[in-house]
Amino acid sequence: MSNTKDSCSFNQTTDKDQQWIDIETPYSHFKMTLFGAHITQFINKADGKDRLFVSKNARLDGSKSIRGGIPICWPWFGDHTDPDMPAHGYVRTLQWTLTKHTINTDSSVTLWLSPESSKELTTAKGYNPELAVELVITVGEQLVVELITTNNGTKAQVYTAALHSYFAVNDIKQTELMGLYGEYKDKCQGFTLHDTPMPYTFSAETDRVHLCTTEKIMIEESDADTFVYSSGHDSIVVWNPWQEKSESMADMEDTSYQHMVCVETAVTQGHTLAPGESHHLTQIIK
Ligand code: TA6
Repeated sequence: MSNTKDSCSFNQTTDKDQQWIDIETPYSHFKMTLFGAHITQFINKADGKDRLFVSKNARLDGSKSIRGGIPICWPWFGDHTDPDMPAHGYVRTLQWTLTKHTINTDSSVTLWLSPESSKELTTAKGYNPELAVELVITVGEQLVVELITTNNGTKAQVYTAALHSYFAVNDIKQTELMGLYGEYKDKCQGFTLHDTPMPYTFSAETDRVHLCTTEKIMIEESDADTFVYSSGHDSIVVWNPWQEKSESMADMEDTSYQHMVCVETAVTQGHTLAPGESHHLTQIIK
């Protein structure tokens, strides 16, 4: 299916059983697959730079979550207390449905997606029938990714989540993050608390849950800086696996850690939803 209006184009295609959506606006190129509602590309035409990293070894056959882009971690972030449950929740490996799309008068395109009609949803490990999730994406001069969680049950529900975005960098050893502050839990040191370093640079495996609700983070690069705006979050997760872990990951090339950093808009401390309440977790990429 494709349509074009106001110099925007929207195309849906199927390739090796994967359903892909390609969008072009006057400002950007965008690509995603309905598998996991996984965004894999956002190119800013102003500088031609893809803001997102996708591993050259990423599995694109639906066998596991794509290594790179923006995995949707929901309705839990990280490892579940039950070792039988998949890390980062169960929706990033489900087929989602595009329920609606609009080409807007400002030459942006908005998509609404849900996993509700996925035949694997109700049998997914950890499935919670009381919680519903919708992803609303607007592609234009910036990329707006909004994860909306609704409690359809009759009792309070607690959830965690992350927009687990992999950003492309030229050389992680030259990359600096600006905008983080306060304490973080360091997964590499038993989740002990540490102060955010200034300058924020990278020289080893980095896996940190920053307990700050900063709204703006800059990924400072020699060519084009990337800006990450967050709302609805209680933390920001920063991850780079570095060399040893990259070598152990089949879907990462040994040295590709040098060209990525995850800056994740997240709810890691738990958000409580009253019956009927919705919560929006939003990341904007420029
Ligand atoms: O967000 C950081 C993190 O939780 C790391 O600990 C690492 O596990 C990463 O996510 C990737 O997880 P995945 O399950 O996609 O391999």
